Amino acid sequence: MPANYSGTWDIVDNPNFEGYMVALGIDFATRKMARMLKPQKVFEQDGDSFIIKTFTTFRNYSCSFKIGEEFEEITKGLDNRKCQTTVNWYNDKLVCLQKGEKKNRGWTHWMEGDTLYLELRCEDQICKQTYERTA
Ligand code: ECB
Repeated sequence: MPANYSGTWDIVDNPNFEGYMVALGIDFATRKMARMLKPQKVFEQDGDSFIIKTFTTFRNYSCSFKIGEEFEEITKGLDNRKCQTTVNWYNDKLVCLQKGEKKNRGWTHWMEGDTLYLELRCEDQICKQTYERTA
């Protein structure tokens, strides 16, 4: 049985989101706005099938995938790039690789109790977000 991430999670910490956005080439005005946001994640998971929704007051983002199946991801409303994306289990961690124009791009999720972690990587930048379960 894989880990079950289903639920609603609110951000409590977001160090170096700025560096991650700079690495993605996000302009100053958008970064200034985005830095203020408090994203909420809603995971809908059925075994190896996932929908991860990220909600903010400014923009929303949704990503659907099956473990181990590469898909074309368009990061619409984020940096608007095209990636060849694959998510795999590594024990109970979700490890995502986003192949495309940006080197070393991807993310990893893991849980410890009612705390959810997300490490966002792009080039030499890492943003390690922390979320707490609210539902
Ligand atoms: C939709 C939330 C943030 C909206 C910020 C708007 C503009 C900033 C533009 C680009 C910043 C780059 C990324 C935003 C960071 C997080 C959004 C989703 C990151 C992601 O890939 O989440 C994964 C893992 O949970 C699932 O899609």
